[in-house]
Amino acid sequence: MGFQLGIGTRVRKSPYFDATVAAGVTHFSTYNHMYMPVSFGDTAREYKQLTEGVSMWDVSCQRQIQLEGPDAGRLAQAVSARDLTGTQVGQGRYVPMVDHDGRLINDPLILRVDEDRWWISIADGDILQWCRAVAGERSLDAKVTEADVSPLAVQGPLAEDVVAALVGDWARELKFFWYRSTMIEDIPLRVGRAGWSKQGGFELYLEDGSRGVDLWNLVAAAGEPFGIGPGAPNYIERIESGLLSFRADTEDDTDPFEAGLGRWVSLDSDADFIGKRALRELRSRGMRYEFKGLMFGGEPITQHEDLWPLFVDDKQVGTVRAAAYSPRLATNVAIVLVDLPHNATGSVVSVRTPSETCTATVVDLPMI
Ligand code: THG
Repeated sequence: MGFQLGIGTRVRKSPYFDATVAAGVTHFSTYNHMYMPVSFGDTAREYKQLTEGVSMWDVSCQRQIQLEGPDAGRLAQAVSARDLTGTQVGQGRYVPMVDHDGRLINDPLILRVDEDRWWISIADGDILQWCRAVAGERSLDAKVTEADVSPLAVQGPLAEDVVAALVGDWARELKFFWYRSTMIEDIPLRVGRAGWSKQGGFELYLEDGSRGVDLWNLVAAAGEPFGIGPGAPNYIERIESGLLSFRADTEDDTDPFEAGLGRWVSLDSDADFIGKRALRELRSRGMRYEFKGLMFGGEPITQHEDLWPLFVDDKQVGTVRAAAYSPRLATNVAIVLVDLPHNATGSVVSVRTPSETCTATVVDLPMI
Protein backbone atom coordinates (compact mmCIF):
# COMPACT_ATOMS: atom_id res chain seq x y z
CA MET A 1 0.00 0.00 0.00
CA GLY A 2 1.31 3.40 -0.92
CA PHE A 3 0.22 5.38 2.10
CA GLN A 4 1.17 5.98 5.70
CA LEU A 5 -0.65 7.10 8.84
CA GLY A 6 0.03 10.77 9.54
CA ILE A 7 1.61 11.49 12.91
CA GLY A 8 0.66 14.86 14.42
CA THR A 9 -0.63 16.64 17.49
CA ARG A 10 -4.38 15.99 17.09
CA VAL A 11 -3.96 12.32 17.95
CA ARG A 12 -1.84 11.87 21.09
CA LYS A 13 1.28 9.82 21.56
CA SER A 14 1.52 7.32 24.39
CA PRO A 15 4.21 7.72 27.09
CA TYR A 16 5.63 4.48 25.64
CA PHE A 17 5.59 5.77 22.03
CA ASP A 18 9.36 6.26 21.61
CA ALA A 19 10.04 2.91 23.27
CA THR A 20 7.69 1.09 20.87
CA VAL A 21 9.34 2.80 17.91
CA ALA A 22 12.75 1.68 19.19
CA ALA A 23 11.33 -1.84 19.61
CA GLY A 24 10.30 -1.90 15.93
CA VAL A 25 6.57 -1.16 15.85
CA THR A 26 5.30 -1.41 12.24
CA HIS A 27 1.55 -0.68 12.54
CA PHE A 28 -0.54 1.70 14.62
CA SER A 29 -4.25 2.07 14.98
CA THR A 30 -5.99 4.89 16.85
CA TYR A 31 -7.97 4.38 20.06
CA ASN A 32 -9.30 7.03 22.41
CA HIS A 33 -7.59 9.67 20.24
CA MET A 34 -4.16 8.07 20.74
CA TYR A 35 -1.79 6.08 18.53
CA MET A 36 -1.97 2.44 19.56
CA PRO A 37 0.63 -0.10 18.40
CA VAL A 38 -1.06 -3.10 16.78
CA SER A 39 1.88 -4.93 15.20
CA PHE A 40 5.63 -5.30 15.30
CA GLY A 41 5.68 -6.94 11.87
CA ASP A 42 5.75 -10.65 12.70
CA THR A 43 2.26 -11.94 13.49
CA ALA A 44 3.41 -15.55 13.97
CA ARG A 45 6.09 -14.56 16.52
CA GLU A 46 3.70 -12.31 18.45
CA TYR A 47 1.06 -15.05 18.66
CA LYS A 48 3.58 -17.68 19.81
CA GLN A 49 5.09 -15.27 22.32
CA LEU A 50 1.68 -14.59 23.86
CA THR A 51 0.45 -18.19 23.93
CA GLU A 52 3.72 -19.89 24.93
CA GLY A 53 5.92 -17.22 26.54
CA VAL A 54 5.39 -13.59 27.50
CA SER A 55 4.61 -10.42 25.62
CA MET A 56 4.50 -6.69 26.55
CA TRP A 57 1.96 -4.23 25.15
CA ASP A 58 1.49 -0.47 25.13
CA VAL A 59 -2.20 -0.15 26.02
CA SER A 60 -2.02 3.34 27.48
CA CYS A 61 -4.89 4.24 25.13
CA GLN A 62 -7.07 2.45 27.69
CA ARG A 63 -7.44 5.80 29.45
CA GLN A 64 -8.54 6.13 33.06
CA ILE A 65 -11.54 8.37 33.61
CA GLN A 66 -11.21 9.45 37.24
CA LEU A 67 -14.30 10.09 39.38
CA GLU A 68 -13.38 11.80 42.61
CA GLY A 69 -15.43 13.22 45.49
CA PRO A 70 -18.22 12.34 47.92
CA ASP A 71 -20.55 11.16 45.11
CA ALA A 72 -17.91 9.33 43.04
CA GLY A 73 -19.35 5.93 43.97
CA ARG A 74 -22.87 7.02 43.08
CA LEU A 75 -21.67 8.33 39.72
CA ALA A 76 -19.74 5.11 39.02
CA GLN A 77 -22.94 3.15 39.71
CA ALA A 78 -25.10 5.48 37.61
CA VAL A 79 -23.01 4.76 34.50
CA SER A 80 -22.55 1.00 35.18
CA ALA A 81 -25.16 -1.56 34.18
CA ARG A 82 -23.61 -3.91 36.74
CA ASP A 83 -24.19 -3.74 40.51
CA LEU A 84 -20.99 -2.31 42.04
CA THR A 85 -22.09 -2.96 45.64
CA GLY A 86 -19.29 -4.52 47.64
CA THR A 87 -16.48 -3.41 45.33
CA GLN A 88 -13.50 -2.92 47.64
CA VAL A 89 -10.62 -0.47 47.41
CA GLY A 90 -8.09 -2.13 45.09
CA GLN A 91 -10.69 -4.24 43.31
CA GLY A 92 -11.73 -3.99 39.67
CA ARG A 93 -14.83 -5.17 37.82
CA TYR A 94 -15.68 -5.63 34.16
CA VAL A 95 -18.74 -3.50 33.46
CA PRO A 96 -21.12 -2.95 30.52
CA MET A 97 -22.06 0.75 30.18
CA VAL A 98 -25.28 1.66 28.38
CA ASP A 99 -27.18 4.82 27.48
CA HIS A 100 -30.78 5.61 28.45
CA ASP A 101 -32.07 3.39 25.64
CA GLY A 102 -29.91 0.43 26.65
CA ARG A 103 -27.37 0.77 23.80
CA LEU A 104 -23.92 -0.45 24.74
CA ILE A 105 -21.60 2.60 24.88
CA ASN A 106 -18.49 1.00 26.43
CA ASP A 107 -17.25 -2.09 28.31
CA PRO A 108 -14.58 -0.79 30.71
CA LEU A 109 -12.75 -2.28 33.63
CA ILE A 110 -13.69 -0.15 36.66
CA LEU A 111 -11.29 0.09 39.59
CA ARG A 112 -12.06 1.46 43.04
CA VAL A 113 -8.83 3.31 43.79
CA ASP A 114 -9.84 4.82 47.16
CA GLU A 115 -13.05 5.17 49.19
CA ASP A 116 -14.11 8.13 47.03
CA ARG A 117 -12.03 7.67 43.90
CA TRP A 118 -12.73 5.40 40.92
CA TRP A 119 -10.96 4.85 37.60
CA ILE A 120 -12.92 3.78 34.57
CA SER A 121 -10.45 2.07 32.23
CA ILE A 122 -12.24 2.63 28.98
CA ALA A 123 -12.51 0.91 25.64
CA ASP A 124 -12.61 3.20 22.60
CA GLY A 125 -15.27 5.87 23.33
CA ASP A 126 -15.69 9.36 24.76
CA ILE A 127 -16.74 8.41 28.28
CA LEU A 128 -15.16 11.46 29.96
CA GLN A 129 -17.90 13.67 28.49
CA TRP A 130 -20.62 11.13 29.29
CA CYS A 131 -19.56 11.06 32.96
CA ARG A 132 -19.37 14.84 33.18
CA ALA A 133 -22.84 15.14 31.67
CA VAL A 134 -24.32 12.56 34.03
CA ALA A 135 -22.65 14.19 37.07
CA GLY A 136 -23.98 17.59 36.01
CA GLU A 137 -27.53 16.44 35.24
CA ARG A 138 -27.81 14.49 38.51
CA SER A 139 -26.09 17.25 40.57
CA LEU A 140 -23.52 14.76 41.85
CA ASP A 141 -20.53 16.05 43.78
CA ALA A 142 -17.82 14.28 41.78
CA LYS A 143 -14.99 15.73 39.74
CA VAL A 144 -14.43 13.95 36.40
CA THR A 145 -10.95 14.11 34.86
CA GLU A 146 -8.57 11.97 32.87
CA ALA A 147 -5.93 10.64 35.27
CA ASP A 148 -2.22 10.48 34.36
CA VAL A 149 -2.31 6.68 34.21
CA SER A 150 -0.95 4.58 31.35
CA PRO A 151 -1.40 0.81 31.34
CA LEU A 152 1.38 -1.46 30.11
CA ALA A 153 0.26 -5.09 29.75
CA VAL A 154 2.49 -8.10 30.42
CA GLN A 155 0.65 -11.15 29.08
CA GLY A 156 1.31 -14.85 28.62
CA PRO A 157 2.06 -17.97 30.67
CA LEU A 158 5.43 -16.53 31.82
CA ALA A 159 4.03 -13.08 32.73
CA GLU A 160 3.91 -13.92 36.44
CA ASP A 161 7.64 -14.73 36.49
CA VAL A 162 8.47 -11.41 34.82
CA VAL A 163 6.29 -9.31 37.13
CA ALA A 164 7.55 -11.17 40.23
CA ALA A 165 11.12 -10.42 39.09
CA LEU A 166 10.16 -6.74 38.76
CA VAL A 167 8.20 -6.11 41.97
CA GLY A 168 8.63 -9.19 44.17
CA ASP A 169 6.87 -12.46 44.84
CA TRP A 170 3.76 -10.79 46.24
CA ALA A 171 2.65 -10.37 42.63
CA ARG A 172 2.09 -14.14 42.50
CA GLU A 173 -0.60 -13.81 45.19
CA LEU A 174 -2.57 -11.05 43.45
CA LYS A 175 -6.14 -12.08 42.66
CA PHE A 176 -7.80 -11.49 39.27
CA PHE A 177 -8.80 -7.82 38.79
CA TRP A 178 -7.04 -6.68 42.00
CA TYR A 179 -4.48 -3.86 41.84
CA ARG A 180 -1.82 -2.82 44.33
CA SER A 181 0.35 0.34 44.52
CA THR A 182 4.10 0.01 44.35
CA MET A 183 7.28 1.61 43.01
CA ILE A 184 9.81 0.20 40.57
CA GLU A 185 12.96 2.13 41.34
CA ASP A 186 11.40 5.61 41.67
CA ILE A 187 8.53 5.06 39.23
CA PRO A 188 5.03 5.05 40.81
CA LEU A 189 2.58 2.47 39.53
CA ARG A 190 -0.21 0.05 40.34
CA VAL A 191 0.18 -3.62 39.49
CA GLY A 192 -2.95 -5.63 38.75
CA ARG A 193 -3.76 -9.11 37.52
CA ALA A 194 -5.78 -8.42 34.37
CA GLY A 195 -5.40 -8.05 30.62
CA TRP A 196 -7.12 -8.44 27.30
CA SER A 197 -6.09 -12.03 26.63
CA LYS A 198 -6.92 -15.35 28.21
CA GLN A 199 -3.25 -16.34 28.54
CA GLY A 200 -2.92 -14.92 32.06
CA GLY A 201 -1.06 -11.76 32.91
CA PHE A 202 -0.72 -8.41 34.56
CA GLU A 203 -1.20 -4.73 33.93
CA LEU A 204 1.20 -2.07 35.14
CA TYR A 205 -0.68 1.21 35.59
CA LEU A 206 2.12 3.77 35.23
CA GLU A 207 1.23 6.86 37.27
CA ASP A 208 3.79 9.27 35.84
CA GLY A 209 3.50 9.82 32.09
CA SER A 210 7.04 11.23 31.90
CA ARG A 211 8.50 7.80 32.82
CA GLY A 212 7.04 5.61 30.07
CA VAL A 213 10.29 4.80 28.31
CA ASP A 214 12.01 4.05 31.64
CA LEU A 215 9.26 1.63 32.69
CA TRP A 216 9.19 -0.03 29.25
CA ASN A 217 12.98 -0.61 29.43
CA LEU A 218 12.82 -2.01 32.97
CA VAL A 219 10.11 -4.49 31.95
CA ALA A 220 12.03 -5.48 28.82
CA ALA A 221 15.19 -6.08 30.91
CA ALA A 222 13.36 -8.08 33.61
CA GLY A 223 11.65 -10.11 30.90
CA GLU A 224 14.76 -10.86 28.88
CA PRO A 225 15.58 -14.13 30.72
CA PHE A 226 12.02 -15.26 29.94
CA GLY A 227 12.22 -14.30 26.26
CA ILE A 228 9.82 -11.35 26.46
CA GLY A 229 9.06 -9.52 23.22
CA PRO A 230 6.96 -6.55 22.13
CA GLY A 231 3.41 -7.18 21.00
CA ALA A 232 -0.09 -5.76 21.06
CA PRO A 233 -3.58 -6.93 21.93
CA ASN A 234 -3.54 -10.01 19.73
CA TYR A 235 -6.04 -10.20 16.93
CA ILE A 236 -6.02 -14.02 16.63
CA GLU A 237 -5.98 -14.84 20.34
CA ARG A 238 -8.84 -12.50 21.14
CA ILE A 239 -11.01 -14.17 18.48
CA GLU A 240 -10.23 -17.65 19.88
CA SER A 241 -10.92 -16.33 23.40
CA GLY A 242 -14.10 -14.46 22.47
CA LEU A 243 -13.07 -11.13 24.03
CA LEU A 244 -15.35 -8.32 22.92
CA SER A 245 -13.76 -5.44 21.02
CA PHE A 246 -16.19 -2.59 21.53
CA ARG A 247 -16.87 -0.71 18.26
CA ALA A 248 -15.20 -3.42 16.10
CA ASP A 249 -17.80 -5.98 17.17
CA THR A 250 -20.76 -3.74 17.89
CA GLU A 251 -23.24 -1.63 15.96
CA ASP A 252 -24.48 1.77 17.10
CA ASP A 253 -27.51 0.18 18.77
CA THR A 254 -26.17 -3.19 19.95
CA ASP A 255 -27.40 -4.01 23.44
CA PRO A 256 -25.24 -5.78 26.06
CA PHE A 257 -27.15 -9.06 25.67
CA GLU A 258 -26.47 -9.10 21.93
CA ALA A 259 -22.79 -8.31 22.64
CA GLY A 260 -22.47 -11.36 24.90
CA LEU A 261 -22.28 -9.31 28.12
CA GLY A 262 -25.62 -10.37 29.60
CA ARG A 263 -24.04 -12.15 32.54
CA TRP A 264 -22.59 -8.83 33.76
CA VAL A 265 -25.89 -6.88 33.59
CA SER A 266 -27.51 -6.57 37.05
CA LEU A 267 -31.21 -6.13 36.21
CA ASP A 268 -32.43 -7.98 39.26
CA SER A 269 -30.43 -5.91 41.79
CA ASP A 270 -31.39 -2.68 43.59
CA ALA A 271 -28.55 -0.76 41.89
CA ASP A 272 -29.62 2.58 40.39
CA PHE A 273 -28.15 2.95 36.90
CA ILE A 274 -28.90 4.58 33.58
CA GLY A 275 -30.70 2.36 31.09
CA LYS A 276 -32.13 -0.12 33.61
CA ARG A 277 -35.73 0.25 32.46
CA ALA A 278 -34.74 0.06 28.78
CA LEU A 279 -32.61 -3.04 29.44
CA ARG A 280 -35.59 -4.76 31.10
CA GLU A 281 -37.60 -4.14 27.95
CA LEU A 282 -34.75 -5.31 25.72
CA ARG A 283 -34.38 -8.45 27.80
CA SER A 284 -38.05 -9.32 27.31
CA ARG A 285 -37.91 -8.37 23.60
CA GLY A 286 -35.01 -10.82 23.17
CA MET A 287 -31.87 -10.53 21.05
CA ARG A 288 -32.01 -9.68 17.33
CA TYR A 289 -28.58 -11.18 16.78
CA GLU A 290 -25.82 -12.65 18.92
CA PHE A 291 -22.05 -12.37 19.40
CA LYS A 292 -20.76 -15.84 18.42
CA GLY A 293 -17.77 -17.66 17.00
CA LEU A 294 -17.43 -19.03 13.48
CA MET A 295 -15.11 -21.63 11.96
CA PHE A 296 -14.50 -22.16 8.25
CA GLY A 297 -12.01 -23.64 5.78
CA GLY A 298 -10.74 -22.16 2.53
CA GLU A 299 -7.62 -20.08 2.06
CA PRO A 300 -6.02 -19.07 5.41
CA ILE A 301 -7.16 -15.51 6.20
CA THR A 302 -4.30 -13.00 6.27
CA GLN A 303 -6.21 -9.71 6.15
CA HIS A 304 -9.62 -8.61 7.40
CA GLU A 305 -10.70 -5.00 6.86
CA ASP A 306 -14.40 -5.00 5.98
CA LEU A 307 -17.59 -6.49 7.40
CA TRP A 308 -17.94 -9.65 5.31
CA PRO A 309 -21.55 -10.83 5.03
CA LEU A 310 -22.94 -14.16 6.23
CA PHE A 311 -25.65 -15.81 4.14
CA VAL A 312 -28.19 -18.58 4.43
CA ASP A 313 -29.57 -19.27 0.97
CA ASP A 314 -29.73 -15.77 -0.52
CA LYS A 315 -30.55 -13.95 2.69
CA GLN A 316 -27.94 -12.06 4.69
CA VAL A 317 -27.96 -13.27 8.30
CA GLY A 318 -25.06 -11.42 9.86
CA THR A 319 -21.59 -9.93 9.57
CA VAL A 320 -18.01 -11.00 10.28
CA ARG A 321 -16.51 -8.54 12.81
CA ALA A 322 -13.00 -10.05 12.97
CA ALA A 323 -11.44 -13.01 11.16
CA ALA A 324 -8.05 -14.74 11.15
CA TYR A 325 -6.35 -18.09 10.68
CA SER A 326 -5.90 -19.83 14.05
CA PRO A 327 -2.60 -21.74 14.30
CA ARG A 328 -3.81 -23.68 17.34
CA LEU A 329 -7.15 -24.72 15.81
CA ALA A 330 -5.68 -25.05 12.29
CA THR A 331 -8.70 -23.39 10.69
CA ASN A 332 -10.08 -19.95 9.96
CA VAL A 333 -11.90 -18.43 12.92
CA ALA A 334 -14.09 -15.36 13.27
CA ILE A 335 -16.19 -13.29 15.63
CA VAL A 336 -19.62 -12.69 14.12
CA LEU A 337 -22.91 -10.99 14.88
CA VAL A 338 -25.38 -13.56 13.58
CA ASP A 339 -29.17 -13.18 13.41
CA LEU A 340 -31.51 -15.42 15.33
CA PRO A 341 -32.19 -18.32 14.81
CA HIS A 342 -28.91 -18.90 12.96
CA ASN A 343 -27.04 -18.11 16.20
CA ALA A 344 -27.63 -21.67 17.38
CA THR A 345 -24.35 -23.51 17.94
CA GLY A 346 -23.73 -25.80 14.96
CA SER A 347 -25.74 -23.69 12.49
CA VAL A 348 -24.29 -23.72 8.99
CA VAL A 349 -23.99 -20.43 7.10
CA SER A 350 -21.86 -19.25 4.21
CA VAL A 351 -19.30 -16.50 4.58
CA ARG A 352 -18.40 -14.32 1.60
CA THR A 353 -14.77 -13.17 1.77
CA PRO A 354 -13.34 -10.96 -0.99
CA SER A 355 -11.85 -14.03 -2.69
CA GLU A 356 -14.34 -16.87 -2.11
CA THR A 357 -17.51 -18.13 -0.48
CA CYS A 358 -16.99 -20.73 2.26
CA THR A 359 -19.28 -22.97 4.25
CA ALA A 360 -18.95 -22.08 7.94
CA THR A 361 -20.17 -23.36 11.30
CA VAL A 362 -21.39 -21.20 14.17
CA VAL A 363 -19.52 -22.12 17.38
CA ASP A 364 -19.49 -21.13 21.06
CA LEU A 365 -17.03 -18.67 22.57
CA PRO A 366 -14.39 -19.04 23.81
CA MET A 367 -13.22 -21.48 21.14
CA ILE A 368 -10.25 -22.68 23.23
N1 THG B 1 -7.66 -3.69 30.70
C1 THG B 1 -7.90 -2.45 31.15
N2 THG B 1 -8.76 -1.63 30.54
C2 THG B 1 -9.40 -2.04 29.43
C3 THG B 1 -9.21 -3.34 28.93
C4 THG B 1 -8.30 -4.18 29.59
N3 THG B 1 -10.26 -1.20 28.80
C5 THG B 1 -10.74 -1.51 27.49
C6 THG B 1 -11.00 -2.97 27.29
N4 THG B 1 -9.88 -3.76 27.80
C7 THG B 1 -12.24 -3.35 28.04
N5 THG B 1 -12.70 -4.66 27.67
C8 THG B 1 -12.45 -5.81 28.40
C9 THG B 1 -12.97 -6.99 27.92
C10 THG B 1 -12.78 -8.17 28.63
C11 THG B 1 -12.04 -8.17 29.79
C12 THG B 1 -11.52 -6.98 30.27
C13 THG B 1 -11.73 -5.79 29.58
C14 THG B 1 -11.85 -9.41 30.57
N6 THG B 1 -12.77 -10.37 30.47
C15 THG B 1 -12.67 -11.65 31.11
C16 THG B 1 -13.57 -12.61 30.38
O1 THG B 1 -14.36 -12.18 29.55
O2 THG B 1 -13.44 -13.80 30.62
C17 THG B 1 -13.03 -11.66 32.59
C18 THG B 1 -14.28 -10.95 32.96
C19 THG B 1 -14.74 -11.23 34.39
O3 THG B 1 -14.50 -12.34 34.88
O4 THG B 1 -15.39 -10.34 35.01
O5 THG B 1 -10.88 -9.57 31.29
O6 THG B 1 -8.03 -5.34 29.18
N7 THG B 1 -7.26 -2.02 32.24
